[in-house]
Amino acid sequence: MANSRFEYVRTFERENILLPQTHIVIRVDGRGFHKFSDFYEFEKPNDEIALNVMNESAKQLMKTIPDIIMAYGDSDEYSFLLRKDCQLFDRREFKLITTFSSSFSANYQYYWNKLNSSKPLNIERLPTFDARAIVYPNDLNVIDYFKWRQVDCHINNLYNTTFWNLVIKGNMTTKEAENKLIGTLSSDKNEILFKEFGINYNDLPEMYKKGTIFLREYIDFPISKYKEQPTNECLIRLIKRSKKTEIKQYHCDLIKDSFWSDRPYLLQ
Ligand code: DGT
Ligand code: MG
Ligand code: MG
Ligand code: MG
Ligand code: MG
Repeated sequence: MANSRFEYVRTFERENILLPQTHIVIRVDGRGFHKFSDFYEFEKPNDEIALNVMNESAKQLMKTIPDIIMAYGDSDEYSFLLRKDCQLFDRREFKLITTFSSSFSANYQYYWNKLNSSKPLNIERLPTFDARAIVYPNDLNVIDYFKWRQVDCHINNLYNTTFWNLVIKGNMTTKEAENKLIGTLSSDKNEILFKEFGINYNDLPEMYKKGTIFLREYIDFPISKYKEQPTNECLIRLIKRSKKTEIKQYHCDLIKDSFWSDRPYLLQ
């Protein structure tokens, strides 16, 4: 770019470089989806099509950004884990989060039109997503981060499932249902679902109870050969050797430790 006497204004710009050699998690979240879900008359408590729009949008983002090794989502949010040594945009925070939020929003509109074509988007209420980046210094923090999101999914889903059954099938007003649930434990909600509506919470779809996980897996990764966790050097060698990756979708429990120990490359 040619120099001009105006160029000094560039010195006012700011950058924030995310700490090197730390795990980066970027979470996108739908803006005002409480109203958005009302406006487009989402199924309560879970709208399968809307959740699939979220999932396809996340999967597409993973395809276009190879540094994403894992994604976890439920409701109107998705969290993306980047490789620890990720150098995308030189780890410039603003470039990362604006790219994630705009790409996710664009993907969401595309997949909405594709999967939900009976509900055309209204210019007054387009879906948009914010994004934040969080850096975590060690593996435990990252694991606890994803456990936190999955526990949140479970708590919200159990509450919402019970709440909407009381309203829709139990003919309660939303206020009455809210009052009935104040101070209840998980076991109380399970009992209401079973006794009043014949619903066994455990039988509900895994996607609703556990959210959705996408992993970039090494197809030929010989983890089964290792009785214990391979050493770091060994792991790096294995990762270099196994080149073939595939994005796989799960709705499983990531709170149990075997989820992580079976896939040591997620945190490498
Ligand atoms: P924000 O994120 O601060 O801009 O505000 P909201 O309204 O997006 O709040 P948030 O993200 O805490 O909550 C997500 C909302 O989206 C929540 O009100 C429930 C709604 N929602 C998400 N997925 C579904 C669904 O599958 N069915 C229904 N009925 N509602 C959903
Ligand atoms: Mg929020
Ligand atoms: Mg939201
Ligand atoms: Mg949310
Ligand atoms: Mg430019």
